[in-house]
Amino acid sequence: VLAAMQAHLDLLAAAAQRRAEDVVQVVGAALVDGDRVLVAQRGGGSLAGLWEFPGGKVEPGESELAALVRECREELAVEIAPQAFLGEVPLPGVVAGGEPGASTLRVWWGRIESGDPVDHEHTELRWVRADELEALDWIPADRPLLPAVRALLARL
Ligand code: 9L3
Ligand code: MG
Repeated sequence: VLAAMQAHLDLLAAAAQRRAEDVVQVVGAALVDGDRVLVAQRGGGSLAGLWEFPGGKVEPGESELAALVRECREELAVEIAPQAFLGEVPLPGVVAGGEPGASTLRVWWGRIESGDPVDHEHTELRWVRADELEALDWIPADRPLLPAVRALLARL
């Protein structure tokens, strides 16, 4: 009986481990300069042409903020300093085999410490004011974060 229970526990632990690995977390950066925030138009894939806060997937074993800094370096060729957490939304369609809704997009306010953004992965980069945000054709996941970004721009 004990051996059977142990085998069952092992199976449960393995399943939990698999789920944890299937959950992909995505981070995005709302990079602010004065009264403007940097927005980026995706170049390829199913979301081509839509606007987003630049960023990407957190790699296994990587911290969220390390991923944020790395993604901005890779996509924009800038060094950033994360300032504060702005908000998170569920990210449908990113999980492969994990629980639906387990993945989230977490967006952080950041400042550019060095470099001028270059569109290494995007079709276009644009610095926009708070009143220009709504009209852009956003990735559905990013749009619910706009009030938080507008509130940030309003208080800076
Ligand atoms: N995604 C959505 N909004 C964002 C970002 C940075 C990413 N602001 C989605 C698009 C992809 C997934 O997350 O489905 C992974 O992003 P990436 O690694 O392709 O940039
Ligand atoms: Mg990306």
